[in-house]
Amino acid sequence: MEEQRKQVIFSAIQPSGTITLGNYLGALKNWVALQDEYDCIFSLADLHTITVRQDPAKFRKNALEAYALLLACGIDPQKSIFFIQSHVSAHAELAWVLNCYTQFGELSRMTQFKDKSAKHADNINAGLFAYPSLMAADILLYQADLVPVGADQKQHLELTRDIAERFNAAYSPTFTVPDGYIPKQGARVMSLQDPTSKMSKSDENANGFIAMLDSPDVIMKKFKRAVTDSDACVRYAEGKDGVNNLMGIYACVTGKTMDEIEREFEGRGYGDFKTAVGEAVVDHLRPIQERFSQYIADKAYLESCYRDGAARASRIANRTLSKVMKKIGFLPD
Ligand code: ATP
Ligand code: LTN
Repeated sequence: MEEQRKQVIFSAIQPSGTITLGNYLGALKNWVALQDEYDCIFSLADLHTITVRQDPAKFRKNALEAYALLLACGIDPQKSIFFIQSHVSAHAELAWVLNCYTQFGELSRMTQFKDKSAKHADNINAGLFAYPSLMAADILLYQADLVPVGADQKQHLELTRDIAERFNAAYSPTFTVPDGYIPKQGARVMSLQDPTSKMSKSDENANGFIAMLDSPDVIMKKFKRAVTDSDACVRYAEGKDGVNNLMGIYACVTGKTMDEIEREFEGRGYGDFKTAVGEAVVDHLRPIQERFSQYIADKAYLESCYRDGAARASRIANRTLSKVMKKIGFLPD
């Protein structure tokens, strides 16, 4: 029997700071689960990260730690290709080309651009604006069928599809038009301090996020301080953003349903509930933190992994890039 080609998955995360529980539940946990069924390609999107000013020493440290943390979460370099974006030059090259197939109006409508330019009003650079065409290049280089991301990236994916369709229509079928793959549970983990905005690793208030490497003490403290409401009832309902968020996190790490959680905490106050959520998260993160300490101590292994990943990724990416250059009409070198 002829073996069927596995579908290709591509996704990436920025090493823009310490990776949070939101990144993990919204994205990373799914990546790990998809590795057996799909041909997976995962990347650290470090070119995206410099759209916001970075301190060089911190940036280097964040990137290496993020690489080690993803391995610790279960990204398996034997099963998947796992590389660092800036090590594969095709990303920057295709991004330039796609910039010329992306409209100013389209980029202006991106909510992430609007949010980030409000947050970094002193540095609204062209890279921040063109961020989505680099992201489109990431995905299209690998002819990805599916892109697992949190709900906040939906708009960027739709733009990627539009760019791919536009290019295919202008020349001939070149890019696979990708679909999003957004989890039902955990797609949008909210800040513990402001449950109306997403948990973000670049949040200035560290109490708003749980970092994957936070110690058990810190995790318990952050959950205890989490914003809830005055209703004092563990119930999933409209208007109860803080409690809904905590219930979502608890459901993700324990596998319990919302009904089960409501029953578990019937007649009990938020204090008990927050302690239970904190403990469940600590337990869930413990083995990941232990593996992280082992990986980060072995720099030679990390280097060999990301070099091998970049070599494998480059072969695929360069194939797509040459096709694109040829179709546009660049003289071959
Ligand atoms: P930054 O704060 O620097 O913009 P970020 O925390 O939003 O970063 P990214 O690197 O941009 O993280 O995103 C990595 C992945 O994590 C993406 O798939 C994104 O959808 C997902 N993600 C980010 N924040 C959350 C969240 N709060 N809930 C669920 N998924 C999330
Ligand atoms: N913009 C993404 C990170 C990212 C990405 C990608 C995700 C960069 N390139 C390609 C999926 C596919 C984010 O999650 N903020």
